[in-house]
Amino acid sequence: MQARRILITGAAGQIGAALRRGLKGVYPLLRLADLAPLGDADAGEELCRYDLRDIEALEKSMVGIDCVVHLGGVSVEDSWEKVLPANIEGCYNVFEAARRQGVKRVVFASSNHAIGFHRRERFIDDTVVPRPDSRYGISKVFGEAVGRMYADKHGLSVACLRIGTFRHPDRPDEVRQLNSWISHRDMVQLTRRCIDHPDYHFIVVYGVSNNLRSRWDNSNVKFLGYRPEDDSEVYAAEILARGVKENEIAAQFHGGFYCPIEFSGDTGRID
Ligand code: NAI
Ligand code: 15L
Repeated sequence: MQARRILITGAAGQIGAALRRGLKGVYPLLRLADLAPLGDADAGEELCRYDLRDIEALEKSMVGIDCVVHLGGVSVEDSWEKVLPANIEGCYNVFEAARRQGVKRVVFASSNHAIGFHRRERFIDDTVVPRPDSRYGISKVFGEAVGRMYADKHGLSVACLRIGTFRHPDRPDEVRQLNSWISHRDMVQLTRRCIDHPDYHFIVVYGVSNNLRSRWDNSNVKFLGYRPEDDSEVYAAEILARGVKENEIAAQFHGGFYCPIEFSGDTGRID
C-alpha cells in the first residue's frame, strides 16, 4: 500500500513520541492525535486534541487518511471504569470512524497481555487462542476482535501488534524483559513495515526485538519483512547479576507481572 497520510492516535505517549520522531519525513503527512498536549506542529505534521470517545472528532481527523496507527488508550492494568471508555468504546470508535471515512488500513497496538496466561515454557505464535491476564488484556483481545470483524466484513486491512515491552530509556530493565523487550528502532521498523506492506487482510504480529530469549514466534508473518536489529542479550549479564527473582506466579506466564494482580485462582489448573 502506498500510504502517504498517516494518523497516529495516542501520539503524546511513549510509543507515539518515538514514532513521531522515527517517522518524521518518511510520509508526507503525520496527523497526530491525543487528549494530552502534543507541543507545536513541525513540518509535515498536523495536531488534533480529542477524546477517543468522541467519534465525530475521530472521523474528522481521518479525512484523507490512508492508514491509522492506533496507540491511544489506557496502557496499563486499571479499573474497568477507566478501561471501558478508552479501550473498548474508544477502540471501537477508531475502527468505525475508519470505515466511515474509507481509510484502507488500521495498525492496532494490541499487547502481549492479550495472551498473558499462556504458559511461558511454550513458544507461541499468532494462532494461539486469547488468554488475557487483566482487564487491560481483555480490552486488547476486544480490539483484535474488532479489527478482525472490520477486516472480514468491511475489507479494512488490519495489523494487530502484540507489543512486548517498550521503554524509555531504550533498554530492558528486568529479567522478563529479556524475552519481551522491543527497542525503539525495531518498533519504528515494525510500524513502517505494517504501514507500507502492499497487501494483507488481517495479521497478528508480536512486537518484539530479535531477543535470543524471545518466546514469541513471528514466522507466519515473515512476508511482512520485519527484521528486528536489536537483541536484549546485550543487557542479560548485567540484569541477571542483580539476582532479582520474578514473582512466583508472574514467572510462569507470558504476561509476567500482570498475572498475579488480584489473582485468586489456582495456577495448577492453568494448562
Ligand atoms: P502511553 O500511556 O504512554 O500513551 C497512551 C496515550 O494515549 C497517552 O498519550 C494518552 O494521553 C492517550 N490516551 C489515553 N486515553 C485517551 C483517550 N480516551 N482519548 C485520547 N487519547 C487517550 O502508552 P504507550 O506506552 O505509548 O503505549 C501505546 C499503545 O501501545 C497503548 O495502546 C498500549 O496499550 C500499547 N502497548 C504498549 C506497550 C509498552 O510497553 N509501552 C506494550 C504493549 C502494548
Ligand atoms: C503492556 O501492554 C503495557 O502497555 C506496558 O506498560 C508494559 O507493562 C508491557 O505491556 C509489558 O508487558 O511489559
